[in-house]
Amino acid sequence: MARSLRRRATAKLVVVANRLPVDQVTLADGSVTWRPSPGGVVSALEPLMRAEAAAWVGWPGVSGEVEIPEDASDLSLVPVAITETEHEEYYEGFANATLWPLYHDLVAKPEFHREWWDAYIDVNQRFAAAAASVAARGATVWVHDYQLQLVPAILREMRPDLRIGFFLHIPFPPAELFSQLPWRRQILEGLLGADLVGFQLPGAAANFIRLVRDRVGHKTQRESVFLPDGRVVTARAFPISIDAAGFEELARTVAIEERAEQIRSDLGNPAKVFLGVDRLDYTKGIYPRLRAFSELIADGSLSVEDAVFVQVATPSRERVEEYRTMRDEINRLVGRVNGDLGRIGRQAISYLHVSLPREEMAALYRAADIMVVTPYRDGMNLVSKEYVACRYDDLGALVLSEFAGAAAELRQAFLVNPYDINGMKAQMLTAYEAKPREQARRMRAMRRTVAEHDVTQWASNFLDALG
Ligand code: ADQ
Repeated sequence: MARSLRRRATAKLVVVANRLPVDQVTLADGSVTWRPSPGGVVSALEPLMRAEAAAWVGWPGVSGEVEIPEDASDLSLVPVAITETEHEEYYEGFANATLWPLYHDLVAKPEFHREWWDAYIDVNQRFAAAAASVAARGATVWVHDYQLQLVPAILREMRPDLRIGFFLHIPFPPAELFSQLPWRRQILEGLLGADLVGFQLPGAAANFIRLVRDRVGHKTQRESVFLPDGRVVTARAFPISIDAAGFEELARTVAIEERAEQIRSDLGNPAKVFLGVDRLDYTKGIYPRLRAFSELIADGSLSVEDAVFVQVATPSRERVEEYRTMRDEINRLVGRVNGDLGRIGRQAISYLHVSLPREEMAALYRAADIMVVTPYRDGMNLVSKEYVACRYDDLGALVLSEFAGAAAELRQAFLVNPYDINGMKAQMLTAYEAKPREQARRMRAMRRTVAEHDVTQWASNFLDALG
């Protein structure tokens, strides 16, 4: 199926995302192979994509032209080639040093460079052309995320017959911040090429509608934009979720339960385990949470016998300067805390730079009494939902930033403002001291929410609305 779809426009459903759901891996003998890289969106769309003639358009993760063997994935993959320079300018530059900080409340200062913008246009055109070449007449195309905001309009120009949806996984900023962008109007017009523009939260959809009215001048009403050519674009929230049942099933296995026990024993069986799991990103608030925890130890509210903090952080975007600076700051903090407060065989913070398989993530979620998720700003944050899904015994506590999209749904978490270190310390201590009954009251409510709204429902809600 894969080959024929690549050559002819027969896909009835086309997913367009920056990354293809495969990774190139080098084996011990030096040979190169490809492996599926599973993620929530992939697992939600896989059944659909198998049932229909479907294709996934994206960058394979390595520069230049590549051939992806058909057996690398069950899905039909359409690779988009990106050069080394484009990767620097379009991806590391415009996507991750301009848009990412701008869309996350200016947690870091966005950089505006005209050559990055030019590369963003070029690469978006290439993605649109690839989608146009595989989409059947009248097909549905679902474009994902901030790297590809121009694709909807370019694609509509090429193929007016298509039904086009766009989903933004990260926050969409208020007009006051978005308006800094020198190319604000082009981005808005790019998105308006879609029939349906999806956001994580209703507030983001409202920000978009207001900007379209004020900056582009189209008539709007609630979640609708009325274009001069008669087309109506809908902007609405579709909060993303996880494969909740799958996580719970995994967490319930004996092997995971044993691994969780092992983790606790490796940590020296402290009374309580705090856990943080994130991509190493400055939006995730790793520094302030470790600082709050270390102050609780330093001022005697907790002792290293009572509590240990496990922080797993997968390095990401390491070629972007802000990421390197943040990594150094956290390294220094962890070194200082463990040097000052640890004992032999007892580190206050156990800090790991690794990417873990799903099984190990589930075991960590099972091992953790208190999950600490404190982003300065986050579109949704799936880690918080994964933790809840794994707590089938209704025990455990979630400390969650008000500024994570997930806070809108997980109201029974111990909510915190990550800018307020004292407030965070107080909530972390309350979570630490929460009795099983109190934990269960909160956890049960959150588990109901996550079970009722899983990622499959998210995908079908979006596609149904797209029609
Ligand atoms: P991310 O910023 O990557 O996603 P998040 O929602 O937390 O953030 O998703 C991270 C995913 O990666 C989770 O499924 C988690 O299990 C996994 N992960 C994190 N650390 C890991 C590690 N060390 N090893 C293995 N896996 C790890 C963006 C937006 C979010 C939005 C998602 C989905 O920034 O706000 O929720 O997209 O739309």
